[in-house]
Amino acid sequence: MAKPKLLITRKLRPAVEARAARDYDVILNPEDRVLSAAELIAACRDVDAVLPCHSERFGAEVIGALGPRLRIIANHSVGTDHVDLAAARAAGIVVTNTPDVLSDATAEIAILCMLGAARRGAEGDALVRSGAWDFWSPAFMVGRQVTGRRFGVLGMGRVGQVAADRARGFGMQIHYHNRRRLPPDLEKGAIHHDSLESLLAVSDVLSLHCPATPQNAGIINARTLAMLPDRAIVVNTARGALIDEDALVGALRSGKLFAAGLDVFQTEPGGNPALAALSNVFLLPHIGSATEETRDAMGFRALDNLDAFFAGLDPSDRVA
Ligand code: 8YV
Repeated sequence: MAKPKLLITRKLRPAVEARAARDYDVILNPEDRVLSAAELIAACRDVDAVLPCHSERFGAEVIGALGPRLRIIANHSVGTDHVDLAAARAAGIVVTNTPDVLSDATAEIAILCMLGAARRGAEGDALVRSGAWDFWSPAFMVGRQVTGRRFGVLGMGRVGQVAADRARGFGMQIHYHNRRRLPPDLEKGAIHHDSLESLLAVSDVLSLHCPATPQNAGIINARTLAMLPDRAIVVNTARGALIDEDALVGALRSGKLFAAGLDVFQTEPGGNPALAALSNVFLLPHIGSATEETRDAMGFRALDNLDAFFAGLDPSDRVA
């Protein structure tokens, strides 16, 4: 029997590509760059399955133009905001994601962003690297200690829970806001807030871990930033769309915020020049899940979903 034809949109880890090539008739995007809507439509027309990253956008117009052959979008990401799930359902296309396997790696990056922001990591690195470090004093490059402070988690899902566990290691008190309160074994003493406003009021560090649904777009904005304690720190390893970046720049400039640690931006790749011009930010290029172990696990998980689908089973990570 012919192998299903699979489009892999971006360069994956060698072991993942090898397994894919063993089990599928694989088409690779040789340039390893984001495919435009037109390129995606053309490339998907003659395949049974596509394994994309969050960088490929399957909006309703793309899904509507895909044609009858494509049956499954097996994402190499936990986030699915780049896929119009309702349009996929309407077109009879199955959609899967890769939960769990990236929680540790992404939580590590959240902690790196928190510490980089609190302890002025980017500023310090730039100073030493540039050769301009010609002065030291006890009053020099003084940051804020996070130990013992309050760590506010917006979206206590899988990544949020691991980030909270890591923050507990710094003696931080965990607060969270979620649609549903967690059971005690998962809550582990964290304090649940039934409103965003209540969480913001106590978050010395606010770490974002919620999905970028249309309702969550710009949830951190001038109004909500003003509710944080003075000199708070904002961490975002989820999606750039959650933050109104102009408002964030304003709060960082005014001193309302002490700093921000960001791995995701509204415009990617690229980021935001107004944020990059500030000294009180610690910035990374969307590398939350970028470890060897995690990228292997994500690739294998996406292939597991494809294998289940083509074996006539319901893939375990089906989201549409
Ligand atoms: C990746 C991510 O950057 O899983 C997600 O939602 O944003 C990241 O893990 C990515 O999609 C890797 O393919």
